[in-house]
Amino acid sequence: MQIEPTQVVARFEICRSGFIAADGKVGAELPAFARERATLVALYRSMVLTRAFDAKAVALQRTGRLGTYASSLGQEAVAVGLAHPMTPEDVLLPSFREHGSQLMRGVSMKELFLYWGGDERGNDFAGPRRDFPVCIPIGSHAPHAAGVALALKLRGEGGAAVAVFGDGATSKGDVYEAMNLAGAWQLPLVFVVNDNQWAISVPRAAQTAAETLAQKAIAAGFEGLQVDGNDVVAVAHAVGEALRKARSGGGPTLVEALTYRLADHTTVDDASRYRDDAEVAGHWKEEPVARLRAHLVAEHGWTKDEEEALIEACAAEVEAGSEAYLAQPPEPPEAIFDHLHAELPTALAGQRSRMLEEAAR
Ligand SMILES: Cc1ncc(C[n+]2csc(CCOP(=O)(O)OP(=O)(O)O)c2C)c(N)n1
Repeated sequence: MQIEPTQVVARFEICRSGFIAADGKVGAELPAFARERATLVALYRSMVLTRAFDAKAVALQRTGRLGTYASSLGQEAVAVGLAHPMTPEDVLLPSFREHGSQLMRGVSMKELFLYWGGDERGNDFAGPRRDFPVCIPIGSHAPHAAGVALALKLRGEGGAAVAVFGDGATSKGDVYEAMNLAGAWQLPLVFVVNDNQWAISVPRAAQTAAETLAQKAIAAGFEGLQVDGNDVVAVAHAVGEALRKARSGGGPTLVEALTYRLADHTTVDDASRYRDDAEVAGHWKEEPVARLRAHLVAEHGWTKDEEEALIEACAAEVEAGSEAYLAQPPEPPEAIFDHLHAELPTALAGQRSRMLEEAAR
């Protein structure tokens, strides 16, 4: 534009952080928690377990024993990294690739399988009771997160809300509106963008002209930053700092975790129709599980025996979860009317009785 400025009224920059490079080598001074072997092994275990759960879920779907499933293959560091610094007082509002976060928060594998098997009991998990169920509509949980964060603030209970969604969700009105409220009301809320580069077949660059998704926070009046989303340390560190800030009254933060969806969008998608094998192969070289393993081997003497024992233990845990899920008798048909209303409206009550009558015939 041909307009002569008289003064600069705002400037901003977006910073990116990362610690462990794709080859496992350390590129920046590690935060204290990431120098402890036991902590890194725990993070590694959670990522390996998440990947094993994922593989089993896909196998169950392929054999007709699970519904449509959204894989988190390659995105384990985002899920595990964001859940690591969360406490029981915090509230997770997950999107549909947060199996790793949910497992770390205490949702059982059986419950996760139930959810993906179309059984509402999987949403009514025994714990953590305050966490929200998986949100399938894109970004519609962001305003809920603002509401949760407002409640936490008004009640003075401590804790913060953590809303997780994909890059595509940041183009939705719900997400903008939630960010605006979070900024205006200085809510204890951390937005995590699981930026896996694709919204089904729409590449990130085709759905927003913004250079970063983190800068969307600037418009809402709070800090946005990027992290290497394949580096679990970077995610855990950034979300940990954002939580500390949120809990101490410092308001919201947006953490954009740069990663890549190595799998199809869901089990009903065929990603080879819209993206190159070469692109995917390139991203396999960046993936988070192998990266942390390489780091553990190089810096913490992680052995082949330890690796084998871990893989075996995770496989056994997944097998037990899957068996418990498959052994669960199905819900009665009238369960479809549960969970929606405290008191069933007359019209639905009528439908419920008719259904029971027909089922009894
Ligand atoms: C409100 C709404 N509109 C459309 C859809 C269909 N839909 C399912 S996943 C998806 C893309 C989501 O992309 P992104 O937010 O980047 O998350 P990702 O799947 O990559 O994790 C869309 C449009 C939906 N679930 N909800």
